[in-house]
Amino acid sequence: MKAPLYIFILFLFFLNGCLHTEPRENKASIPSAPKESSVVSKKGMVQIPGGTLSMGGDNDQADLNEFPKHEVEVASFWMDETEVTNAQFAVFVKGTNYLTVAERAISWEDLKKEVPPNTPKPPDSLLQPGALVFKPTDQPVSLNNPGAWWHWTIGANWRHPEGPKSNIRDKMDHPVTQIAWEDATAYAAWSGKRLPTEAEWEWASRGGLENAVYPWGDEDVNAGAPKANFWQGMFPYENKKTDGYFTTAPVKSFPPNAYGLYDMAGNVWEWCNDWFDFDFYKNEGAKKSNTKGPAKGYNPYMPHQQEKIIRGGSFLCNDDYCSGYRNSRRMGSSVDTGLNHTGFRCVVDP
Ligand SMILES: [Ca+2]
Ligand SMILES: [Ca+2]
Repeated sequence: MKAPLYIFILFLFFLNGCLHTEPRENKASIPSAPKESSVVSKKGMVQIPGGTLSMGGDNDQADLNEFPKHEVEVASFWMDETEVTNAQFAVFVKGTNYLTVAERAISWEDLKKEVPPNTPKPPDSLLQPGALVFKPTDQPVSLNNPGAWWHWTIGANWRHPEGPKSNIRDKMDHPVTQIAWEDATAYAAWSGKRLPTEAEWEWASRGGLENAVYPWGDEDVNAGAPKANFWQGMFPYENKKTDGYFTTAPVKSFPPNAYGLYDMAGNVWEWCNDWFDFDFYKNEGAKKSNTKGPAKGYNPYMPHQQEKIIRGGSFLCNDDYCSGYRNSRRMGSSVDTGLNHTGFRCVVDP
């Protein structure tokens, strides 16, 4: 009895990237920067100096796709000192009536064009607006099987990050989550900013420290006072919560890096502008000054979907799983996917 549902949940996990339609009226109305302000407010932002980034893995936890380490010139820019919060995102939505991807209708007619031929139509009861929500397992499980802890949840969206019964009333200073890449870019455009490139993100995360593993340096993530919001204990079933937070934490709950940026490690993954190509660092394009990444993405483990880069890890990361809090850790996420461990921050040119 369990097998079909389980397979379907996995199906949804892997195909969530094409689950949501893009209503033309919503797309057409993606808001631009408020006209009254020709100068973008740099309140809550810090200036990041330009320089030469030594980009890529620094220790033996680094994945193959973090190599080869290579140099990239990065021009100066300004960056939000925190992840975009629920309070900030609420101002955007109130001013624009923007509807996030997770709140939009799902069309099987569109979806079936992007799945293998003869994929059966899921029941209508499941083809409803929603997003993926993390739930801890009740026992140790194989870490190769994200379907065991990610659950397609109808009614999950940025206002209800853990499902329809959850809310953000006491989380207005937490990072906004359940944000698809296009939601993040719409917010950035409205605020007159943009998403960082992957190189800018890593350069900023390093905070001027060359070849350090973490934004704070090389001290082990598990040593001393909590350095970031991540997962302590056996993922995904036992969270000892010694940092005080099971899911998101209010922004600025942990010390900033040397550039004054908070939560570059952990709390929520952050969207970047670049496509995720697993082998991009092997290309000459990776070494271009101010590289904007590859022209399209390729993830050999998810060949059917186009993914954008996410950086910095989340409250779900630990050393046994993704060690996403390392400066060089790179992951791809489907552009239309909402997850309750993914948000973003913006940058702006000087
Ligand atoms: Ca935590
Ligand atoms: Ca973060």
